[in-house]
Amino acid sequence: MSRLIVISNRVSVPKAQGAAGAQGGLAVALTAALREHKGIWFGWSGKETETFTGHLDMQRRDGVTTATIDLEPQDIDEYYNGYANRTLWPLFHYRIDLTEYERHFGSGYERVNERFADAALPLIEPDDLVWVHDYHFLPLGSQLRAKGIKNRIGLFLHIPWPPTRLLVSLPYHERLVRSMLDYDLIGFQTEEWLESFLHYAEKELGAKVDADKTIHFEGRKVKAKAFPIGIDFEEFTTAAKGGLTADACDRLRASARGRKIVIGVDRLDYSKGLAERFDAYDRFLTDNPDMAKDIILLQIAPPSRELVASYQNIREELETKTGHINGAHADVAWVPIRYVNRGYPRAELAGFYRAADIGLVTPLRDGMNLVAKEYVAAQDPEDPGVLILSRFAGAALQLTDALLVNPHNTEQVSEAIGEALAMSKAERKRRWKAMFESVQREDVVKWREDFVAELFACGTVPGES
Ligand code: GDG
Repeated sequence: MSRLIVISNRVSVPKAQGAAGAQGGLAVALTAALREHKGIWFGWSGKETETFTGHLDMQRRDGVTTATIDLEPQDIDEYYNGYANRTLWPLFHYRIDLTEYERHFGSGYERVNERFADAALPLIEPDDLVWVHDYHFLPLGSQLRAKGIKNRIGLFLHIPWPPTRLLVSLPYHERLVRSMLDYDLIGFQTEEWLESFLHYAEKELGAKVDADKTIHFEGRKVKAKAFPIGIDFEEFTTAAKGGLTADACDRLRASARGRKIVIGVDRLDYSKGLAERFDAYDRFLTDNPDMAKDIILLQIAPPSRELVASYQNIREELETKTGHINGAHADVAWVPIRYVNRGYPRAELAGFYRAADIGLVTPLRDGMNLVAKEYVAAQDPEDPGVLILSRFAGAALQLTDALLVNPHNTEQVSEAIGEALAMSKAERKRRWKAMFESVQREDVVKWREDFVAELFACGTVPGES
């Protein structure tokens, strides 16, 4: 079996059970992948250094070998807080209004990608499969090729790929996408993002695309395919059988005093549609005064990317909105929204999901969305809750038995809350069962195996196994 070299922005191996904090979906998925494969997980330590040295800090943690480098403050500003999170993230989530096009962000991004390529070189042995993750490293494959790496290199994009019409607003978009065509395999979360990428390759670059979605461009051959990511089903459901989960579930239920519980769990990010969600909940309370006091919304939203202004703004907006809604509707013994800006251990989170009658997952745009899948996995089979899911999350293509909504449509989301509260147990069970089977079947193990098998098959020479 080939070794895996995984490259992602942050290397973050969660503790075996229940690390607190905003453990992103990416980190959770990759740890599961690396525990089974031999290899190395390489990325940024999250630390600053005055002068970049490229020194690799190698460690073995929880069965995973990691290698990290420190970055200079200017690198962090331009690459991470700049191009990755002020340019690509908003643009790829269709938020052209929040996209900042600073020239020095782009050059910093390329410089840091080259630094990563240099630092990765000594880690890569001839038979290794190199698996690069996400929008931080779109040109990394091409940087590795320029330094003589001939291994199979794949990229998986965890976020959406935007329509060509939006992407062309990015200065030097062509240079960026051309650099991606040095990968052997590019994976997307859904067919929709894949189609957008192929459209760009054909229309803007004049590439040829085969029926099997292999792109031919200037003598290069790149396979593009959708690999919907899943949750670590085994780990999640096993952890959810423990005492911490049961305690969390009981605690939340007891505190709700018989009221119905609606839960939202999201990194505090404008793409997650939190402001629109609060508006829809407000509408529900206003339109249904008879039911209003029988429901609470628990929104867990650990802060993220706090140095980026748009994240500070959304945080302020949500604090104001929560204040208004609670001010308008609260009673001495009832507050409609519990808005919590902190993270919880995963096992506790599972208990909160289980206690909740409704999972409200309404991103405006989301590559996949693992919270929707975790909510389904955590339910009591005998009395499952209802998932309300944005049609703009990648997960909506798999979880078709959720109540699918347009998160911009306040009335529709409000009505979906009403429909979920009124849904019969038989209907809840029917919908949940179909979704549960999909979450179980299409888990992170399948995702990893499918991607690695496809990468291995790229350029396989006859007789190789
Ligand atoms: C990106 C893409 C794609 C959240 N709060 C706590 C906590 N979390 C965990 C959740 C979940 C993860 O963070 C979030 O994953 P998502 O998929 O919902 O979203 P992103 O972070 O934006 O992830 C996304 C994903 O990559 C994977 O490809 O699905 O579309 O945007 O696992 O449970 N975990 C803990 N405490 C919290 O308070 N422990």
